[in-house]
Amino acid sequence: MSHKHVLPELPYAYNALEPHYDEATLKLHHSKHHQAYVDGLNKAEEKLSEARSTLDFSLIKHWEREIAFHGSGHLLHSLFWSNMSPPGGGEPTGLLMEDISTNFGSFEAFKKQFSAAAAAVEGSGWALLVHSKEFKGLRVLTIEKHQDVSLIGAIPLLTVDVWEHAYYLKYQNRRADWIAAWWNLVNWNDVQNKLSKCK
Ligand code: MN3
Repeated sequence: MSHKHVLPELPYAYNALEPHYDEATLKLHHSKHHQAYVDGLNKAEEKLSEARSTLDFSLIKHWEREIAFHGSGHLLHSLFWSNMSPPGGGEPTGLLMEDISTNFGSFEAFKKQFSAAAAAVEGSGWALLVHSKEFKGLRVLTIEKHQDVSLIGAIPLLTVDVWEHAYYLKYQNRRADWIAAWWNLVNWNDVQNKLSKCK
């Protein structure tokens, strides 16, 4: 038996990220969209457990796809919430700033690359900053949907959701405006903590 995954509580109120992230979108996004990924992940795990007990793996391809989609959706949303905080934004300091400068040339260049990557995601997806032990540093990646990831083994540190459900109520088709607003919410301490765990 595998344990049940649960929706993580937000570390702030639904209205705490206003005006950059509106209460209505945040509430729907967390309580409905993220919950659906948690439910989908639990169902896939349950079906795989059933398959092991009956030794009937005829639907294995379907459930493996489901676990990748919903499981990655759950993990990315959990990261996305913890990456934001009400008095967020600004620039990172200390080791994180040093690492960003080493890997991207400057914070400004990193921010531009990350924003451009997020804006360029085709359809629904994410931009993320990762640490790759194998590449010995930080990289910016994009993900289509939740699971079409472009670098195996990289640890996500910072992510922005650019699915339309993440911004359409307030920003409509203006994805670039959502990305620009999101920078005001970034919790750099959280990113630094996650980077420290990689080292
Ligand atoms: Mn989302």
